[in-house]
Amino acid sequence: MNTRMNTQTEPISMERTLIILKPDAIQRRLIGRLIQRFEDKGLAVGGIKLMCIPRELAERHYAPHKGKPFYPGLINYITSGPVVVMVLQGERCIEIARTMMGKTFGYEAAPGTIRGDFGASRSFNLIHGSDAPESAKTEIALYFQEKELLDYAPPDRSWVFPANDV
Ligand code: IDP
Ligand code: MG
Repeated sequence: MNTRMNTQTEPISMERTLIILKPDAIQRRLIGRLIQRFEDKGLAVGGIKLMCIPRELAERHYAPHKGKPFYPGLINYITSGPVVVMVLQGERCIEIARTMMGKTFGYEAAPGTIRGDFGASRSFNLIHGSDAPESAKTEIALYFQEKELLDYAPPDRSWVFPANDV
């Protein structure tokens, strides 16, 4: 592996989160604009793929919601077309991404957030992001093998994530 990857010389123990750009985001051709927001913030893409989520994988991912009234619609929605699944990495990226996504329902999400700027419904809310370190770990493992994830240090990293950030 290229030494610019810094994987041997500079181990990075940054947080990781699973992000899914849902079928409405892909059909509305928002992939570039949504990823751009995270890159602008300083988060890095550690793994990425375009895929259709098989129903059984969707059911595993959304198992915590099984039994809720919106669950059948949620499974239909997330399996209704291609999605972009990615891992974002950077310190506090779980919290940062959730804040950037906005509240669940587009009509409640604050302007400036992804759902606030692009969403207007309860279900079609463009994006999924892990909500805690444990769910991030579980969800990343559902979609990625460890070898598909790359750990690297963007050269401006210490300017985005200072060492002693107290
Ligand atoms: P989150 O995506 O903001 O974490 P959750 O409550 O975990 O929200 O719900 C998972 C997904 O299920 C939401 O993103 C949304 O697509 C869908 N969903 C949640 N609540 C409702 C609802 O009341 N009606 C329709 N869809 C819902
Ligand atoms: Mg959730």
